[in-house]
Amino acid sequence: SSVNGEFDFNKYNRISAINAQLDKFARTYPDRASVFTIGQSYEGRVIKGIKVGIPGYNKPAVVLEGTIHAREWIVAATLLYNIKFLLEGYDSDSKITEVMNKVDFYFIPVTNPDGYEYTHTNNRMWRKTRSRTSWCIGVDPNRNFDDHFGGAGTSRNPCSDIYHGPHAFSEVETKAVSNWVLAKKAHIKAYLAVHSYSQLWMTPYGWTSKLPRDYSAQLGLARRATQAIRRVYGTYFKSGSIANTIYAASGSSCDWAYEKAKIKYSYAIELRDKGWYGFILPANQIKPSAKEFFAGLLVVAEQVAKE
Ligand code: ING
Ligand code: ZN
Repeated sequence: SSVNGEFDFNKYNRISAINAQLDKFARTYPDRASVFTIGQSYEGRVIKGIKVGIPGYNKPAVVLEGTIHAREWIVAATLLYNIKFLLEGYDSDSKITEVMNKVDFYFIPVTNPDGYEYTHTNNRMWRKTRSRTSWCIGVDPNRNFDDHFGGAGTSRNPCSDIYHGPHAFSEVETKAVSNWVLAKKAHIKAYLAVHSYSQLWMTPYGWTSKLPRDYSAQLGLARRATQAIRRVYGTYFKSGSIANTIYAASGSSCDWAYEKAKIKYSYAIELRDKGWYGFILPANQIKPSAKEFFAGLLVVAEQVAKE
């Protein structure tokens, strides 16, 4: 935000400004946006989302889970811009209008608000939640989902950045995501778990290098999305399964959304860059990151519209 109270999309914003902007979107575009709450964080912050869609029956939906890892600031900034692109594009851009007439989008820009605030006030490199489970604080929420919990690529050490937690869904944030997704799963046709950094568009699985039965459809759509991304500024995103592309990781939301919520097009995406700046991506890359990601998001939305 700035002196006149306007939200600055080209800056990294605090949670209060992000939540206020979600409310403002809904006030400005009541015919195409509404805010929702999936629950509260460990420290009592609301976990807020925004539904972008035109009222109608049984529309397929795309869910965007953002900033489950606190330090990945480019994710929240990219998603806020993508909400703006959709809302402003309806009735002014024919392609966006057509997609929004067929598909609902549910954005959760900051799934881990306690960690996100902590990266602004105390430790810029914090990744986990802020729950007190032992002498060390926090659980890796992307190892805390109930699918192959505690398997490869996780740690039972509470001080580790990949600590899986005392049990699956020990974190109120992951439990809130799970309850909310399961209540809506009949409509959800794509689940995008958005992270940074590495420029990857990944399919399940993280728990094993075996490939899921829907892999060829998942990889085909991932390739079309990453080609669309590349056409914007030439940014290369690699695609493949999580375990075969980045590393083994069990108990992730991506594996859970595919295996337990039965969402065919479940992906884990790593935004810019490839490590030059890493998590500390300069704010002048927010808009380009948002524009290229939007091209990929439209490809996914067009696919679910026709299935
Ligand atoms: N990377 C992800 C992590 O949680 C990932 C990679 C995504 C693994 C989705 C499994 C599922 O380690 C970052 N940067 O957080
Ligand atoms: Zn992450």
